[in-house]
Amino acid sequence: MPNASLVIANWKMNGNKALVKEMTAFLRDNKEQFNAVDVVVCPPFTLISDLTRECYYDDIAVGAQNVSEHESGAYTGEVSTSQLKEAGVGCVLIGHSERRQLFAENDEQINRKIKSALSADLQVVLCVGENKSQRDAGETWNVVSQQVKNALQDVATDNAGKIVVAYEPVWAIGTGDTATPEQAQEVHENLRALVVDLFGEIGNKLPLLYGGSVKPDNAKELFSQKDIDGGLIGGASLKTDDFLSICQAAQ
Ligand code: G2H
Repeated sequence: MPNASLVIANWKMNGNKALVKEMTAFLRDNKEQFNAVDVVVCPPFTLISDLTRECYYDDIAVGAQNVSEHESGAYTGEVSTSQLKEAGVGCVLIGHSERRQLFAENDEQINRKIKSALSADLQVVLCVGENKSQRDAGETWNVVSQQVKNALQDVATDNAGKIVVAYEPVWAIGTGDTATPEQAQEVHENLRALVVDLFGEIGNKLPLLYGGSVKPDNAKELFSQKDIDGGLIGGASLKTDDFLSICQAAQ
């Protein structure tokens, strides 16, 4: 039985106003099929206000894909935590592997972003994961655990209730190569122990999401793993039928 409780759509640099309307109407019409699941959609910044408007009467929450570590000032192209909050955003992805790889984000910067987001009372979805050569070298847990420890360094236990960790093996992102449920569960079991170690008992309640080529045909098995509490969905979150099936699979 799936025990998942949270499904987050990461649209990346995809989507438009038409997709916002189509997706929200579709989810609204089928809401009874995933009543027990919290659903968050993270569109590009430019679609946040459209999504907030469309989700006003819905149970769908609005997230962002990135945030600045700075509160305001001369940071061309950046968006701050308070600007996100004002736009109706409740949670933010931080440390996605595409941010790490393509925009050179490092653990120290990710740690500063997390602290900034938490102090603005945003929910943080910390993304971690190893690449192919690290997995092949047997370094998966070393890499993932270090990413988590560095990202959450000096984060107070009081803030643990606002943290979600998403394990996204880089080799499985957008490639169609999903981690097997066993591979994912192995990392998630270790993640569970790590967040309990970091934050105590509340670590047992931290949602741990799996991400990386989650699709309708593999979602249920992934979400049935003991320590997988939901998913972070990229490509399949852009298609209404597929995303609904994944939300249903979490139920
Ligand atoms: C991983 C995931 C969403 P996809 O990046 O964050 O994307 O499901 O396309 O692999």
